[in-house]
Amino acid sequence: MHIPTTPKRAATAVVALAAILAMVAVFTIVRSGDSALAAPSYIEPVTPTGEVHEYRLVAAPTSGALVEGTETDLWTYNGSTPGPEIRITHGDTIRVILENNLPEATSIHWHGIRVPHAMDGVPGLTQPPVEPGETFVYEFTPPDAGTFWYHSHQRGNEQIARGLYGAIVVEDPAEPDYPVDAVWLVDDWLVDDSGQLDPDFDSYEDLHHSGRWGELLTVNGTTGTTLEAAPGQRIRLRIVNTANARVIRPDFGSLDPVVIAMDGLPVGENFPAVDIDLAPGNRMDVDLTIPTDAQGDFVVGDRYTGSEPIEFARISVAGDSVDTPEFPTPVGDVADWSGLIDDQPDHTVTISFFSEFAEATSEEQDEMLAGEQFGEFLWTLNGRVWPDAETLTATEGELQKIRIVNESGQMHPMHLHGQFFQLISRNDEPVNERHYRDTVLLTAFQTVEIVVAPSDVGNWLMHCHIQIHAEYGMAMLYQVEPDTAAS
Ligand SMILES: [Cu+2]
Repeated sequence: MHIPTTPKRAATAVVALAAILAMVAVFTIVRSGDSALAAPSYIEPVTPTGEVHEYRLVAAPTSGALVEGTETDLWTYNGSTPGPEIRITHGDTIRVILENNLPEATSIHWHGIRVPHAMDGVPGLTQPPVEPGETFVYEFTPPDAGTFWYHSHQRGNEQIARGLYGAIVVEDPAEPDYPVDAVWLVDDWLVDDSGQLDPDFDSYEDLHHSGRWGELLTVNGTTGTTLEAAPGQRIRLRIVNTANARVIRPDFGSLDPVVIAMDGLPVGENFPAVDIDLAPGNRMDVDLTIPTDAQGDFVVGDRYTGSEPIEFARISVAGDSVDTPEFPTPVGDVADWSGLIDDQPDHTVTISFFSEFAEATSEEQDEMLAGEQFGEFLWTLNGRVWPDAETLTATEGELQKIRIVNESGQMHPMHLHGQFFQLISRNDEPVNERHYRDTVLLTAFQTVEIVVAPSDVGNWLMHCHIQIHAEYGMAMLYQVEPDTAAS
């Protein structure tokens, strides 16, 4: 269900001034002690158009059909999961009035969008929680075009698992106009035989393993999602992993999509969409041309957990062939920070856990096992538990390398708010990724190195995107200070 947007025109003088400021500003990135490096192109400020798209999102309990014929108790924005798709042109402003009709506090985070700090939607850090019956107004002009998503950032292990999320598309007028431009929000649901969500959102099993994984896969909140296409059609498909914990590896069968964007931003060079792991939070935009001799259904599924894909949607090809529009496959300007692989990290983040069971004597463990009470279990970053967390510091414009070490046997998709980063190594081997990210998956006992160009001043959250891990401690702060020497 869509809420009508209400475009309003701001004073043109403000727009003109912003345009002038955009032209005179000089952006460089430095590596401490080194000469200036090329700044990532995304740091260039957006010129606001003055168009404001206003949405009212009402978070409330709802009954909805994930599977045809079954009503499931969900929590949704405006009565459906996903909530309304927010689609704007780059430079436009989004204003969202969040109304909380849930039985508990909530907030909205705009995943991947470099919003002003006060709009980031982290309760207790960037705003107070929005209590039942209250409203909160979010307003920002996304500085980057691309595929993003919004979701609750309060008790995500239940609120996101119950359906509180939706898509945001910021269209770039400079990019080619695809005849078909679709968003697939992929999710999984842990449901019982009656079609209801498993109510144990704080499951100890999920907590000390890799979170809540469900058997029921949906796209855009339903099974059986089908994208209708014609032979020869050229499609932009935006895939978002909105799951609480499940990693998906999209499999397109005999189709040959090409990746054009990762985590919102255009990739530096295109590559086939084969064996790409999308962790919770990750996005992938692909350019897909349907072969002119194709007919019938093409299954798209997840191949992360096995050799046979688990179907989550279909592309149904029928009818006469259409002309395939000719335009270059989009690419972006991506800085090359791979040379930092030999540098000392500016920060090291170690992922571990505290387990009362593991700390207990064998007699105590026997008692705990008998009573199925395993005591406290918490996820830690550098030995600390949110909100008593460590703060990593950075200065705007000074490139940083962060080493993240997973000392646990579980996977952790680490998400940084407020900035993009580049993954440069896994287990000290170069990865040669030619794109930016806002979320990177660490598998068991893996070490990664990322490079961040701190671009947005503020005290930002960095956390695991497995919702139950974040809820039980796995978050810390990344504080970007203004560069006072620059002015
Ligand atoms: Cu985790």
